[in-house]
Amino acid sequence: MKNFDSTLYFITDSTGFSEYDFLHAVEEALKGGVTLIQLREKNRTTREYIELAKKVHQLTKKYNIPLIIDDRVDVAMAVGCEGVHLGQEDMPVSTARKILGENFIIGATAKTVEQAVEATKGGADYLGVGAIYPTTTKVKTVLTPIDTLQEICRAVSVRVNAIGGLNRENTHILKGTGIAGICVVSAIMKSENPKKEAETLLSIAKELVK
Ligand code: TZP
Ligand code: MG
Repeated sequence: MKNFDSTLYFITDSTGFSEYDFLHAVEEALKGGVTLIQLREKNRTTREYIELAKKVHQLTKKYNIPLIIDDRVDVAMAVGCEGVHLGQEDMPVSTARKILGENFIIGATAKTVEQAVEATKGGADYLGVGAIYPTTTKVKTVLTPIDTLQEICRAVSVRVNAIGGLNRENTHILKGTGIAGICVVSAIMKSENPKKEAETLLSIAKELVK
């Protein structure tokens, strides 16, 4: 298994932030102990995505945390960051693996056991499974039952992270499912104190994955 830790996987959303405030929130989350970061930008040009990713990468390198780029293999390569996250409408994992080589972290979204198995056969290093709860973050998704999450955890040997509507109050249902960690967007992004929120979520997530 590749050397990264998905216990508290923070996925960013810069919507409504100035660049300064966004980068500040990201750095606070890093100080609070998030173990993995994904830059998730849906409304930027390729050039803007690369520029922002370079700035975020400067921060993640300072804290020695891998940076994953959502959707875009080309942006991840241009920035020289550590990974990419691919959904069912993005480049197939097996194709990305051929392009990016063995050392790159490739994550995939899976909502069914079939998708999970296909992604791991293609060379995915981790899976994001959800949405567990309804989410306020802009995303095309449906809810994934806890039973399916558990089946996916049993079916694959890579790390599985739960995602969707997770916050400090509602992750108890994930205990015992076999997840390697949780993914959060708004719990940290919309927090008044991203550092403290990350600290709290990290201690919760550590208990969940024991
Ligand atoms: N995929 C499934 S749910 C989701 C994504 C990207 C958004 C999760 O955001 P939040 O704010 O943690 O519910
Ligand atoms: Mg995608």
